Amino acid sequence: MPHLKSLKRTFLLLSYFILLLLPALAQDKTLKLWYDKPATDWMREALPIGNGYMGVMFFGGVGEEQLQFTEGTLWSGGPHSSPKYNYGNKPEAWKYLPEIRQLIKEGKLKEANQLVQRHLTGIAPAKLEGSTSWGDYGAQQTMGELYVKPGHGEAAPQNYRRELDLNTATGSVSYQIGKTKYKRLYFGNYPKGVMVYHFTSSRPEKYTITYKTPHPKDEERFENDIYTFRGHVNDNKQAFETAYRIITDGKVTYENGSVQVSGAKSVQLIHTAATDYSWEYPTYKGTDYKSIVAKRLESVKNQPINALLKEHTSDYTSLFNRVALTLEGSENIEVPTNIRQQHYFEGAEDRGMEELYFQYGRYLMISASRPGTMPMNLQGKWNNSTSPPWAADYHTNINLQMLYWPAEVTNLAECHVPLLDYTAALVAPGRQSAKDFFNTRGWIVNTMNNAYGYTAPGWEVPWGFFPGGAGWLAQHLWEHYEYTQDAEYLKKQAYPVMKEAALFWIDYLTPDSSGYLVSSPSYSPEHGGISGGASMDHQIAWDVLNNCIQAAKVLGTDAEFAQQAQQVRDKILPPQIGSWGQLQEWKEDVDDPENKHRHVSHLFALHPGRQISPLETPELAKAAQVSLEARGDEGTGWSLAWKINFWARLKDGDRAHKLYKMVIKPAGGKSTGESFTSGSGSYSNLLDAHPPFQLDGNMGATAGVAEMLLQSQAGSIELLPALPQVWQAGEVKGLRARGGYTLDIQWKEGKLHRASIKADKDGACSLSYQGKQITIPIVAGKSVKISGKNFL
Ligand code: FUC
Repeated sequence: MPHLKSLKRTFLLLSYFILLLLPALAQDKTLKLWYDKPATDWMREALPIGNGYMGVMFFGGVGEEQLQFTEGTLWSGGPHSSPKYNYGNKPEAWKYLPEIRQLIKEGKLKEANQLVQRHLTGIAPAKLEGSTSWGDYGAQQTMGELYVKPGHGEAAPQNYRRELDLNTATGSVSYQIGKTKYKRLYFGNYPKGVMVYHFTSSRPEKYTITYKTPHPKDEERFENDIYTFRGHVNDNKQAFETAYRIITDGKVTYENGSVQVSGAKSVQLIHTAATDYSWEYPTYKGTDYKSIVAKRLESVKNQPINALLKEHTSDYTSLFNRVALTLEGSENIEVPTNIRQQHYFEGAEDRGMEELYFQYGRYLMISASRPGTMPMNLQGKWNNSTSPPWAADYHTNINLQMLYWPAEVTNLAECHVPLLDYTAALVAPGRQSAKDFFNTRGWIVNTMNNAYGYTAPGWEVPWGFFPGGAGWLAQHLWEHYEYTQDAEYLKKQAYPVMKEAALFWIDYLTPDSSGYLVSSPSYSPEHGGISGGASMDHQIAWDVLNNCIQAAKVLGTDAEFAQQAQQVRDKILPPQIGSWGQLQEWKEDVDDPENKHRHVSHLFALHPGRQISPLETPELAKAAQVSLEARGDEGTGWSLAWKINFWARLKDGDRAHKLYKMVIKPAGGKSTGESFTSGSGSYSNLLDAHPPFQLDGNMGATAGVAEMLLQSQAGSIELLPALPQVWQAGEVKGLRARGGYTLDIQWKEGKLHRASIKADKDGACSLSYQGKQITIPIVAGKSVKISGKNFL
């Protein structure tokens, strides 16, 4: 049967070509940031890459490449910087609590403020000789820069292109000088814990490679193709090592810290770093960093670069490719991203820009947060300073939580793990703070915390006072369970942490004259002063108690505690509607309708909480809307991003989209020192501007887009809850919903066209669209398709 045979061969050949083509087809051309010039400014222009542990910014300079990097655990301050460091705690500070509460009851808020300042604030950072302004509180530290100078020097290049490809998580630089073509390829390989920088040229070239760091040197050497630098942070002697293996077809020499390569068409640097930090309270030290570095560099010894690249791409795409967003209508993408961003700002209806910004958040999360790494700080993993803004620390009155909002819904549950583990590690120091300041059970963390268990209230009133940080973080552990349905995780890891966060509130809440339980003293993040009854505290307490009640039910344990939690929850002062129809920020009806403050803390119950929703509590949702309108749309980076999420929960897609545009627009003004709201937007590298750069805005915006397309906080999975007019047609694939579901949703002419849903376990699934609800039976692993007509 020769005919059949040849048919078979043709078929095989065809399939082979299709297979070859597939990766290229799967790549979305719009998912690239690119520029026709090198970066000159770290914050605004350099491009971020990472391997979870390390964050690297590359500039793409022609005469000199600058690879600025840090490793997430490199911190100044902490217990080894000063014998006085006490995690901020003040033993027996709680003795002043009754007096403070009495003053608040009597309306003597000024006096109460003074006493809180004196006794219920944490210990301020001790200034240290030769240290940064953050003293023994410390700050995340840059590790330094690798400079790579090609022999051609500062020549004028042709065809220059600097690019970050989100499809593959690779950075590249290409240009031509005369007839010689130059290419650089950069990527982070998480499985191996290394960064890879590959320099190639069509003719042999020479290179000089040097390392610069602000930290003192203990040892520097070059042996067996490996450059090693050991140093330490000045104030706390935190030891670190950074090293790279060089692989080249050229000749390598070494002198005085400088590696010289000549006659090379290819130079690979396989780079890593580690420190002796460990997040174990109270020592925070003890990691065998030298062997980590040695093992990593040994593991790449005989690896061709293509193997490292392949391993990286498959690791990265296994996460990144889970979600695809297609919005119909994309501008000309053949212009550099900074120009494209400008066009967008000037009114170009560039849906591709919106897809790009959404996926950039996911790219940044995969690059900066993987199991075993530090959680993302205010700048993710990208920091070029020894004294970065707000110490590049962990702020828990919105910022740290927002950084992780997209994790579950955009199908990156694994990337959530560093935050969940870090939260569990805060329990031990947080218990001590709860005991010292409030004499309660449970644990707390306040406005900001460092890598060394500073869980006390911050050292000044009012900004530093916010014990609600712990209950808010506990929400993340519960949500991880809700999305993954991993009962083992809930039992062993999440529930104990959640329960202790709830215990704090059970002990701390106190009855006021109306008989309701209130939080006193309390403070609505960074707004107003100390008083009794900040709404956000009540909403957080409600949330953590409510989640514990549900968790105990799922686990079939702790019935007695659950009953007590329920009693307390139901006695908390409920959200109040004030004289101008607003949701009250405090127990007293004192909100100013002219106030434009960036924090909108009293809307926690709307998002990320679930106590308020348009369907179940329409009056409260209306009041939240009144408050939101009064605050206006302007705000810092993260404030704009939060408002996207609020409007999405209020089902106003157009308003959410307006705020999304404001996040993407080119950031104006100077980098620091100007008013918070005037410079918000995004820099040309699309990193969000608080200003200055703060990663929470990127992440909050990515979460906001997901929230516009799918919501699941209210029991039913709601499809396209806040679709803006301008998103007439499109498709999103792979979003996750609570209950363990994965969804693809397609819409046309602004209406649901069809959707498909896959469940992790058997059961019945409730879906809703535009107020209509259906329930469908579903079998684990099998997709069920539904059409928009199902909701007619
Ligand atoms: C909170 C905010 C500030 C800033 C800081 C890092 O305190 O109020 O705007 O984002 O965190």
